Amino acid sequence: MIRTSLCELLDIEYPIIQGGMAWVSTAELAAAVSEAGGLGVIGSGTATPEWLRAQLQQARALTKKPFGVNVMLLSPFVEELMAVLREEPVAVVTTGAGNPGKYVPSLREVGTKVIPVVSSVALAKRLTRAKVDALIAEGMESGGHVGELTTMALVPQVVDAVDIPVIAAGGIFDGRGLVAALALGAVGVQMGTRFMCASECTIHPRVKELVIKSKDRATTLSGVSTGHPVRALRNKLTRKFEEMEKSNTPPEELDKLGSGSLRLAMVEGDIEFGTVMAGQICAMVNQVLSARDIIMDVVESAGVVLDRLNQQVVKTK
Ligand code: TUI
Repeated sequence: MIRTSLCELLDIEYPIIQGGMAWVSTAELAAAVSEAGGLGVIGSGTATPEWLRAQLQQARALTKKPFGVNVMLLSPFVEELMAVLREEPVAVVTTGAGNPGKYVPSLREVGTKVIPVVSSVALAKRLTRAKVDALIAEGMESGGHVGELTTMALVPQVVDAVDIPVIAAGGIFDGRGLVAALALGAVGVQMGTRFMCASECTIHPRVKELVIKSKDRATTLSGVSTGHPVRALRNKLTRKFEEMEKSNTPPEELDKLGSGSLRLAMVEGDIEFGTVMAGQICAMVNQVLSARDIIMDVVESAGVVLDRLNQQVVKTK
């Protein structure tokens, strides 16, 4: 089992943050992850402020441990969601798909730690000036809205560019990924795809089945031409996107096709015409486990990996 400075920073037992995935990371999943010693995160996505209030209440009923909320900065409700989070503060706010700089002072004022997700060094540097508490450097192996760099290339560059803790995300599944992230200079990991198949995750069972069946090349990037590339499991919808992008369909029409499709997959279980966002590590997910079993597998296998490296790698002068 392993601990890092992230555990002290967030008052958690293990250096694992659960990705705040829209329509996936509900209060049940977040509370289960926090109860198991990681940091659970509710994904607010494009949901309403009323939905967030109800989720906060539910999470507080399920756990007394710290948990977080992810705010997706392209949401039409960002201002209202931030107002809810100032009224009913949570331990951590993570952000995605934009620059949260202007919200940092008021969140910190209510005692919330702000940990933005970044996919570039430039934004990482800008955010240190905004006095954020840590950064999540997310590689393009991740599911959903992604940047251009891989985790392997991005994490050490962000680590060298900033003087605050960096958490690695993208392509992390078990102790090997966790130890690799620490080797790159991160203090912990954020994992999303593996938690989609947690027993406490409320997504449609057909989506869990699809993730479990998926192989190494199951995901694809759509919407590169819209400026908002999204990684999801290949299906009829991603093939339609591919055709439309090849025939130079205007970005607005592609955005229209994508709108509402994440909920359609995750909640309604439409795995052909919905967007089944998932990361490249999906192929390694081959069973449904409780959040506790997932976290214990990661931290126990990390201990084994560290021992193995100490045995296997010979330091010479
Ligand atoms: O945010 C994510 N992943 C997401 S958000 C999402 S919902 C969505 N649906 C349709 C279109 C777009 C989003 C699904 N998955 N991950 C964190 C993340 N943030 N990855 C990359 C970024 C990012 C990208 C550009 C953060 C900042 C940024 O720059 C903005 C700026 O102003 O420089």
